[in-house]
Amino acid sequence: MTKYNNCTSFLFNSNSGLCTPGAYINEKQPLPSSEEGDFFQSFYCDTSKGFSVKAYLNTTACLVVLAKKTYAAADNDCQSRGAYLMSVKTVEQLNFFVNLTGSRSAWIGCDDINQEGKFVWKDNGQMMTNSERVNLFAVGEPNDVGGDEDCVIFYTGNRGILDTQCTGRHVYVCEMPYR
Ligand SMILES: [Ca+2]
Ligand SMILES: [Ca+2]
Repeated sequence: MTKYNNCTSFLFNSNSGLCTPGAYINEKQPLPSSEEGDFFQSFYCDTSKGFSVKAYLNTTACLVVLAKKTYAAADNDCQSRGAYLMSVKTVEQLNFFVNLTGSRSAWIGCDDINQEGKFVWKDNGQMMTNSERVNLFAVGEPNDVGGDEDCVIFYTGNRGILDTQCTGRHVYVCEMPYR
């Protein structure tokens, strides 16, 4: 079977029996006519709430970048939009994230608020793995300075993410769950 990158929709023509891969189509674009086949889309992104579809590597995501808030306020805001703070789990995702946020300091969707040293991802509540920790954190981080660093940002100039006080204000990215 052929793999099509960034294919989030397809047309099936029952006369020819052929599938045609397609990209994401939003509600403002016209759907293909029925003569072309039946249209299927595997990805929905409500662009009326400021979200837009971003593609990176083999992933398509529904995201919005928002202005500085504290971690709790940013977290609440994402939840009120039916989304979560974007969880950045690979170096490739981190590069994409830095592009999105324009290299500003930005919240990453994970924290160790509940249990010191146990970082939990916002997207699925899973604990950060050891390899994620090694790949993502800058050298010497996380260091929980003053016993008061339970939230995580990327900050330009650092080669990796770092733990910091949750009361700081940083830009953030809300991600809509894949559906
Ligand atoms: Ca901590
Ligand atoms: Ca730190």
